[in-house]
Amino acid sequence: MTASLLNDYNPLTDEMVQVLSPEGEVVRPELMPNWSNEQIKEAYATMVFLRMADTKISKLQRQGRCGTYASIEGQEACQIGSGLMLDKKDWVFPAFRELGISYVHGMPLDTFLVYWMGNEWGSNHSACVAPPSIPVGSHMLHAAGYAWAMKMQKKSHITISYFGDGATSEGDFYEALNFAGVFKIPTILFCQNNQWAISIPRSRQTAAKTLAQKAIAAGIPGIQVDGMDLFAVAAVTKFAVERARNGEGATLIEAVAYRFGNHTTSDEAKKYRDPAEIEQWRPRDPMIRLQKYLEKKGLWTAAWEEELQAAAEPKIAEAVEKAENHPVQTPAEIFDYMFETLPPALVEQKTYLQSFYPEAH
Ligand SMILES: Cc1ncc(C[n+]2csc(CCOP(=O)(O)OP(=O)(O)O)c2C)c(N)n1
Ligand SMILES: [Mg+2]
Repeated sequence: MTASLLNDYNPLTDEMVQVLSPEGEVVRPELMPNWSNEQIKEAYATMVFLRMADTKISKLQRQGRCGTYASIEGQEACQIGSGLMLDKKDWVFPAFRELGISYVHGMPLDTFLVYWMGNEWGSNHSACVAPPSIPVGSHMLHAAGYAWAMKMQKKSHITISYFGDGATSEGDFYEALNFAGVFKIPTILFCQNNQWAISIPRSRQTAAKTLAQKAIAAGIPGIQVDGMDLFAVAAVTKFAVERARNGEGATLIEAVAYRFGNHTTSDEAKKYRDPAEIEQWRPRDPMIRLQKYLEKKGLWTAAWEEELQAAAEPKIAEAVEKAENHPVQTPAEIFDYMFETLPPALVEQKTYLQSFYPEAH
């Protein structure tokens, strides 16, 4: 039912898909995910946890306890709504702003922190989440290649890459999109259009009316969705997941959201962005919206919110402590994971490097 409704979506003419209005009203009940009240409350609790964790990580950077960090504030519905529709064996290819999807897809918070504290051991975990791609846009190709391999091996799992509005101007994006169309691979290109690419606004990124319409030239469906609406993101992702799993190929999703914070902890958005813009977007905040929905149904109270926050705080503190006590990688380890047998020239270099760090081995 959901699939057929979205099959007819035309990114050139149709409005972006919305299920929950900013006032917390369900405007397209036919697209509501099939979740119990408990599951919806659980999704809200995850949002509360992640927003608190996100704030904490930025503070850790300020205290010199974490590296540069890119906040997900405003993009929680994009990442939780889509993540909940995936199978844990599907492969996620994240960019650098992906606390939400990494966590929802099974990466423990402490492991996530280990990576952002500058320790490659944070990439050593069992969740199907690839290491973050810092080069903008490069990983849609990784996701495409992995999906092609899945298809050739007749596996049922799919891949999904997460990237920004800025990444859609990269050549790699078009290559991945084209490849996805030609080879009909099981991948989802999930664009989080948060309106900014550092200091470049969406209006200067492209003259295209939507980013979703970029799918048309590749011959795959492109759907624009309200990325601050948990239910709409879930519905659209479900559609894309089903298509991919049924052998119908790839989908481009443009989730329209907003980056409430700075680009990263190394940025000061006040220098290029009018703070009034933030206030214009605040009423669409994915958490406020879901809270309104739950409150109308008698499922949210201020006391419950306090409980959620009280439960999240020690969990976050524990993850931080665990991450800070994780063994650090040694410099010579950079040689260890590419080759099964290290070529002689690299053995020489490794030995040379180790002479500077005799205590490390
Ligand atoms: C290939 C490449 N070019 C430039 C950069 C510097 N850079 C880092 S993030 C960024 C903007 C990305 O914007 P967007 O794709 O919208 O993602 P967002 O940061 O908004 O999540 C740029 C230009 C980079 N990391 N890689
Ligand atoms: Mg952006």
